[in-house]
Amino acid sequence: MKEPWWKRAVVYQIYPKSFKDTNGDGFGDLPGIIEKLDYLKKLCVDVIWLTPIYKSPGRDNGYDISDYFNIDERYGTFKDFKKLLAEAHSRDMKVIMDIVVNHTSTDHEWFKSARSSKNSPFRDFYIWRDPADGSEPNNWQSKFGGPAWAFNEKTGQYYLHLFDVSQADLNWENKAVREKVYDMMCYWLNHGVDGFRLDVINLISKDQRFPNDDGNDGFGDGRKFYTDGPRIHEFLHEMNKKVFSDNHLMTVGEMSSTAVEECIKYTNPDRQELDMVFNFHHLKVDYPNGEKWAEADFDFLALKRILSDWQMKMHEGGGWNALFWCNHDQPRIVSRFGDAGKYWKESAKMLATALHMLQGTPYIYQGEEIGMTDPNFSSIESYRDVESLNMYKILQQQGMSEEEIINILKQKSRDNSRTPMQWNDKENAGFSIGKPWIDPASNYHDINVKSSLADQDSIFYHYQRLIKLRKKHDIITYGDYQLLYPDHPQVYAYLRQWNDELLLVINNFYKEETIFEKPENIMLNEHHSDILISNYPDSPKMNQQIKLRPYESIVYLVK
Ligand code: TEU
Ligand code: CA
Repeated sequence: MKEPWWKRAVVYQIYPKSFKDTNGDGFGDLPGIIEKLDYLKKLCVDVIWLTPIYKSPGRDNGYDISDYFNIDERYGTFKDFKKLLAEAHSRDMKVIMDIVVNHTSTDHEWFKSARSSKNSPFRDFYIWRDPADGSEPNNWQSKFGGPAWAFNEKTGQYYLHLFDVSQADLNWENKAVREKVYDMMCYWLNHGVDGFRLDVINLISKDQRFPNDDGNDGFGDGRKFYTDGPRIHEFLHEMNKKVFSDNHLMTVGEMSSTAVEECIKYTNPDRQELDMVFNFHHLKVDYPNGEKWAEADFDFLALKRILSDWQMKMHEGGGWNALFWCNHDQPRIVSRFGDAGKYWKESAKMLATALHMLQGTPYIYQGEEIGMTDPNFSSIESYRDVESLNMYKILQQQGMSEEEIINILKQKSRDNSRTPMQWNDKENAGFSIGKPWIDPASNYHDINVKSSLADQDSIFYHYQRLIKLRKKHDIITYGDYQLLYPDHPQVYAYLRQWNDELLLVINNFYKEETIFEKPENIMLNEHHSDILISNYPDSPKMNQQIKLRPYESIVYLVK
């Protein structure tokens, strides 16, 4: 079988609302993306993933879809969309769409009909249950805080919403729902899109008993009854057969709270489900005891352990990872695991290298390639995200002080990654001539695309180099993986091996200097080694002992 193209590809994620505004309404748009395609081409990415641009009331920035077949007018017209596809394709770049089918907006016609009467033909498109003892049918919690059920007066029943109350969960047990979803996906394929990112796709199959959660998994929010649920593999296989039959596509599933054993099943090609998956375990290493809404340092040893576990097990099981540090739901990586101050450039490059030398398909989130940071918003007025605003209220009710809540939001809010793309040092970072829907980070005078392109030593060019290396060296795509020194408190180092080659990747994750000892199995007198990439101009040649400077990162290719 011919190897699928996406194994060597690098994907760039665009959050259109914050990318580039061309008509001054403060809201990024499709013409803005078209304007920046040459910039993305210069970075050398192969695929663009657009987060949802469908018609939506925008309570969750488009993850609450009210019409799957049309573009929201704030983003532009259908014609703009077709033009974007054509312009991307003419530059040899592919475009994948975000498919949100765990839920629809409560403004969707299906839901409006469903809530109006128990006899609606769309009633069974959603999940309705009678009250239990006059309140919620069970104790499941919404991912954005509060109960996962909302009461509908008119029909006397509750509907399920795992996310916001305006995001009603679809009933995947209903065959008609599945057929509608598959038809909708085919519609976008017929318009020329190259694949899909599937939002929270491992949550679509719910345990039909809808039991109370006794909490013995440590969460107690119901997730164990719908995460990688009873019929999930059956549904994805069905989708694959009905929609993905053409293997030029690429599909990536977003997997909430999943397990590696399930992800092998999702992505092993023999099972015909998906091509690759995002999992989030490596981004929970700063959630003390699983709690996101707390300030915490990250657990470095856990980070290494988790990344390594997924590398080894997915490789062994014939699965495929989507590699990422950032997306529109996560804080900026340089603020999170790096140093947004003195070693900003070194640490951003180190983090890029540490990820891009792993096995899988790397994703770059807009702004990551220029080292954008968290904005440090210090007043609740600056925040926009529905989750942050909900949590603000909930933490207030729990009696937490304003200062403490803001400190948590500064570290954890999803708005950290949603501030406008920093194009230049002009007003509003060159994002918009109007008032942006969310403030830009105040450091755009220093951190922006224009200055990155002018500096040959910038983070941008480091990403560009990493992408080019992936195209040139098979070992990055195919090599197996071995973690070195799992207990080293500062260094994340690993070996990749492929045929007669070795790749040694060494990353100092801290500002303190440290020593790295060359592992036994690399005999220098028999081999020749080159530095493939590093983040200091004068990184040392391979030696018995390598002294690492702050955030120093070196990749050796040994032949
Ligand atoms: O996110 C799903 C998800 O589980 C998270 O990453 C979520 O942001 C986190 O649990 C909050 O703490 C996806 C989308 O990426 C996100 O933007 C949407 O809000 C969500 O699904 C609902 O569609
Ligand atoms: Ca606009």
